[in-house]
Amino acid sequence: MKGYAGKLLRVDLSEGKISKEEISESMKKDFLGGRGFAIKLIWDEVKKIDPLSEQNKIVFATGPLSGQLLPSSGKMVIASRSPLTGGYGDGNIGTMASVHLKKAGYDMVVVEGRAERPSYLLIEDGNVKILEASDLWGKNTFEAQDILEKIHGRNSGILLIGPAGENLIRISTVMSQKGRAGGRPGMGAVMGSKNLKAVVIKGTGSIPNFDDEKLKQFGKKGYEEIKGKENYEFWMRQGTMQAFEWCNENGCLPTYNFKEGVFEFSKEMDGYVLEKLHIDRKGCPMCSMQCGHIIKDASAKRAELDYENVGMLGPNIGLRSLPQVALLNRMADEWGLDTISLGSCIGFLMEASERGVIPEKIGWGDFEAAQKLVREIGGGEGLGKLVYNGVRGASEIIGKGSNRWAMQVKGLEISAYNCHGCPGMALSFGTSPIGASHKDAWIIAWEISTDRFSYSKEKVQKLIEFQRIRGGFFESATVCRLPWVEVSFGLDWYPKYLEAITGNHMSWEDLYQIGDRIYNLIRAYWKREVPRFGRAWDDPPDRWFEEPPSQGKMKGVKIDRKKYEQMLSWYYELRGWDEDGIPLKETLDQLGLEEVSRELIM
Ligand code: PTT
Ligand code: SF4
Repeated sequence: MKGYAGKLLRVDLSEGKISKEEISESMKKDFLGGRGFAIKLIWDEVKKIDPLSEQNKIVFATGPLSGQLLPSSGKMVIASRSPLTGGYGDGNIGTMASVHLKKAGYDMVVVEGRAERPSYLLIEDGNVKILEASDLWGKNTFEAQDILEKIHGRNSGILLIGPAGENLIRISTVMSQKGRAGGRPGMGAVMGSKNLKAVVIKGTGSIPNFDDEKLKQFGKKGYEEIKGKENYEFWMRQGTMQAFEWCNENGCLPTYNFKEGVFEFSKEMDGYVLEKLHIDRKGCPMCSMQCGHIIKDASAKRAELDYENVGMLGPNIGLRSLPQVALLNRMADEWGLDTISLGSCIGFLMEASERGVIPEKIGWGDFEAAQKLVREIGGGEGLGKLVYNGVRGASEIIGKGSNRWAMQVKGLEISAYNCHGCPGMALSFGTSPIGASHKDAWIIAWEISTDRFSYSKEKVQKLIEFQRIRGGFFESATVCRLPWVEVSFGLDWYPKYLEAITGNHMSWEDLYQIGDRIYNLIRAYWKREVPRFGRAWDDPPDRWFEEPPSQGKMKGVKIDRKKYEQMLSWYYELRGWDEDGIPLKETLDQLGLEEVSRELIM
């Protein structure tokens, strides 16, 4: 099939061995790319191992749309067995590395083993080297990015970790270009465990597409359509921060460790405040609607802000100043810590202090204390030793019922949406295949604009449709979903792009089928690797069922547990899974996953 570089690059750091393999036609047809390629490889090759051992593998995978001349295509998936959750984990990063990788002649890179010394990987077309990185070890991601750009050129694609990843902090992520982050479920720690500081990619070739002329024409029309969209102008002013005011109005802003859904100081830090503080814009390659808003942080340094980061490092920890939030955000970027999990860990510790279950005194909104906590978490010191493994790990250490307000599912911290009054979004967090991420089904906007408090089967069906499009298609294609989500860019463009690139006609039905195959394989992977895995893993935290907010639109509202369980049962039924959430043999067989069903039953 056209549109792929056609090769997998495999690097064994223990042996210092580098090899190239063909990617089969059936892999492309059945799994498309990105997340699809990653889970297939991880299912086949990563079995019953410690995620931080040299037996684990980390995958950097593009899809047929990545890096192409079409809107917001500069994305790539980073995946591995997660040290934070124990199951499959991945993240989606916008980076020049995505564009360079395909031009260098590879669709994906798999890194296995462990280097003896700190190292980095240099990929220059067919020339691949493992290089010494002792001088880079210990450097933050901004410093290391500068050094690597000086050596290899500003335009190189660079993926790297900060000290948090080196210290094997399970909430560490992979960074690129001083502000792009990907791999929430501890992908930074997996790189750290391999002594791999960075991957630097420079590609000079071209991608062998089916019809370049048509792609150019369609790509141009796509960019034009985006610029003409009604919401484009407002999006360019506020980006993802347009969600802040909306969440507060609707009682779903994460506030005081998700106790509340409204923040009394929200007007001091919403999208309109961001507009006033905005000094610059940043984003991913190939994008015409760049969402990274730069402001001056509390120390006058440049820092990038997104809604999730502001929600989790602002109201969730009681902080009310955008420049202060920006400073914490920048620290997280430098350390290579995931901002969502970081905000959740800090909020959890502040609540633990308030309840007196830890002796330390840390007040809500204490900026100095929050900075100290970022350093301690990144360094694995002090209170960082308690939360280095996320809030699930911390609640297991503390006990005293703290699991009820440890805001996570499957071990991954919940992103910035309080769901006391959003049962559909709670189910989305519950059933997300990597743990509580919003990436697979952001059903909350649809839910609030339709029948918010219903627990209907229609809502469950809608959730699956979102998962098929977002978690299935966008994660495997692999391109940014924000043109569709935020400015209503037409979904009908994507089969056209795929056809011009690959030469194959694929309908949305075909793409849904690929998405279902990917979801079932991820679910099977959880079951194979985590033997007790089952229904309980899809449970949102008790707080949403037991402790309603005391203020705002959602005052007194909580999720009805019985009705949530009914929705979950419908979800399993619609997916073809049993009552414990395990894929049925006939479901796997129908998707061509017969070997998987045999292995699961054995
Ligand atoms: C994503 C998660 C998000 S989702 C945000 S803000 W968001 C946080 N950003 C972080 C950050 O910044 N620094 C940091 N140290 N940690 C961070 N953790 C958080 O990571 C991101 C954008 C955004 S901004 C979103 S919604 C969309 N996500 C996409 C996705 O998942 N898939 C896809 N096909 N397209 C997407 N487009 C948008 O990309 P994870 P990025 Mg990200 C500073 O990584 O692990 O998936 O978690 O990649 O290049 O930064 O773009 O309001
Ligand atoms: Fe990257 Fe934002 Fe553009 Fe998406 S919209 S490609 S996340 S800059």
